[in-house]
Amino acid sequence: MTERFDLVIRNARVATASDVFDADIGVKGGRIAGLGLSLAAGDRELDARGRVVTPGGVDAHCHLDQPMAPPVRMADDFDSGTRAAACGGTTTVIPFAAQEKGQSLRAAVADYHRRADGKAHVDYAFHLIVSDPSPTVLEEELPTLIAEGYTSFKVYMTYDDLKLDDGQILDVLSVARQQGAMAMIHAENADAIEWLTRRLEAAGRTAPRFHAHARPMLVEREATHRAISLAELVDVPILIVHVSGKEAVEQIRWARSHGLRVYAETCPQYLFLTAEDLGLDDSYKGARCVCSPPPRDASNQRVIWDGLNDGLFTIFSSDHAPFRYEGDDGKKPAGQEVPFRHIPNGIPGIETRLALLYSEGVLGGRITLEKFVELVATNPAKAYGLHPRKGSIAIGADADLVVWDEGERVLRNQDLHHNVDYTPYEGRVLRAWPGITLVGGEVVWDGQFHPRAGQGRFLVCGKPTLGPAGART
Ligand code: DUC
Ligand code: ZN
Ligand code: ZN
Repeated sequence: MTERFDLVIRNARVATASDVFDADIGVKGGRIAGLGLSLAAGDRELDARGRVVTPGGVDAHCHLDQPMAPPVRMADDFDSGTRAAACGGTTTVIPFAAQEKGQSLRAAVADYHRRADGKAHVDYAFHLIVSDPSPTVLEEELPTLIAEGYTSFKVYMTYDDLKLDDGQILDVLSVARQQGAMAMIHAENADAIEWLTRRLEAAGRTAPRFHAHARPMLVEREATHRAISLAELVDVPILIVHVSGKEAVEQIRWARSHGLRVYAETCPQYLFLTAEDLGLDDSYKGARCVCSPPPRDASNQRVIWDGLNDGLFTIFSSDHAPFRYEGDDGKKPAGQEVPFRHIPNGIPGIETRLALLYSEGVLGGRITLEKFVELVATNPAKAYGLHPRKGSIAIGADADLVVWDEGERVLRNQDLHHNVDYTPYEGRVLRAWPGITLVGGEVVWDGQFHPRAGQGRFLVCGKPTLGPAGART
């Protein structure tokens, strides 16, 4: 006899990365156990009434409770960050266990587990950040951690406390190749940024808007090309994170046309913000939108949209890096309006990522629903070894699902669930929002947040299962 489902979601318009079809979804023990028409009854029933149901989002690039130099502090920890994620339809997050220079990588991971334990409302895995590739890290810690399920790491080409030089990048890419890990690269030329910053400061140009002048497209283009070349030398796939515009996209298309496995990620700020959001005058308010790389302009936004549609981009993440605007631990360190060099880089976006792309991408006619699912859930799960458990609607997958509500709604920070005192997208009219979010078959958001702190599970990642990087060039 067929076992009774715990839950049946009736009349769903199921959207996956490959198909959109009508079905009921049966859930048993937190997993999808049935998919078909007229499924048998469940202990609980939820009528989707023909609404679109997608896999829960996988936010593969977000920063939660990452240690900062005092007085700066991230506004979201694993409690508030995963609360916001759930209310925005994201059911898996992959933030970063960041190694400080001189620190053991394993100590960074242990510290990060302590920060997450008992707090997460959704499931989570960790990327590593390698900032100090000592012989012990390269020969022992990194290979062992990869084998234990931390199968991806980020390297920085900028930021004094994190950046690696080219030789160090070659060293860590060699480990990625040996161990089959995914290397994520933040591509901006540190020396060029420093040189430009000093010149701007000497000219008294220290307002937030000059952050974008110090990090022009050229510094991203050069570093992107260099990262590609280093990966080619080692013969290893890489993923360039937070790609902001045309010249970096051109480098990635060039790499692909030469048969190199270069994957790319972009983020909402490169579709919905421009450098003008950092300020048209010297007002400090633009500090709210200071992030790196900085938002560009309308023509670069169009290039990013094209890349989302044509396969250039593999992943759409938030790069949620939450700092409060008021107070002394965020955008105004010690309560001061500081030169742009000292403004913490990052903007919030973990809760708004899916609704922005669904509204303007799917309902705006720029990408298909299948492409949306691929970019926000399926590919991130594949890139970091979590597929098919995450990022899919299939028998055996975790019942992490979003039932979408279509209809206009004005985005207001007061309605969001992060711990940040602003959203860069205040006042924007959205055309859709997650109506219901389920994690493991349990409703965590249905217009009300249903906390499940500590029930979010740590996920051991497998090796990447992405296919060849492929854009129609
Ligand atoms: N840039 C990063 O590289 N990380 C966090 C936020 C940001 O703006
Ligand atoms: Zn980065
Ligand atoms: Zn980041």
